Amino acid sequence: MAEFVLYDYHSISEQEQRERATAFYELCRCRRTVREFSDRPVAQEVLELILKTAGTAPSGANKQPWRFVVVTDPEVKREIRAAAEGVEREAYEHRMPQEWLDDLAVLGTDWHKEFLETAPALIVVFSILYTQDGGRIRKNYYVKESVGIAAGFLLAAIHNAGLVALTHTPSPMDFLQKIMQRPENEKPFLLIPVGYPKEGVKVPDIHRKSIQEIVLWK
Ligand code: IYR
Repeated sequence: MAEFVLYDYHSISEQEQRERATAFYELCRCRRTVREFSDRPVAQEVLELILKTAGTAPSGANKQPWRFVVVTDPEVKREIRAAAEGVEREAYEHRMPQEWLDDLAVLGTDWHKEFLETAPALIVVFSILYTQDGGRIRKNYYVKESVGIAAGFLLAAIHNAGLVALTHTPSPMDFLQKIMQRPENEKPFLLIPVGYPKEGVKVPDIHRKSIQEIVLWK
């Protein structure tokens, strides 16, 4: 068993709870996914802090089964765009059922993925399915849940830092494992372009469900 240390817990008043919960809600409520980026670069130090924040997420048995690969090299971004557009074109034109295409119509997405070259940084999030220590394979637990939570922390940290992101899910994504030269135990989970929005960018006029729709009190 690990050694246990005293948790550095700071109690706050209910008034302060309300204020902080409100401030965080107000911050999160203004986050939007953006699909058009400016090419303005992002400070590496800020990216590092955002990624450190993602790395504070809880994980199954504290295995921290995530890897973040940050791509800023224009050549590599071009390669990723070409591969992503290849699979996405196939998906949009042949694989996705009409119902799915109808659901996406409101977002205005298609197989063109210009943002993969324009955004100054692409964060490729990988799940680490298992590790190998000596000859022994040690599997990680609740990998999807853990990496999903870390990605949530990542998106919140990006927004908090005054940057924008897009949660991109090219399908299938195995080309990322090859281009990024990651080993067999690391599988791509999400591709997140990060940066500044293109000037005057517009986002779809869509709305979040109300608290009544998403919460049941028992
Ligand atoms: N993977 C495609 C399609 C796509 C699917 C969903 I669900 C979205 O919310 C948005 C897009 C793409 O990235 O364009």
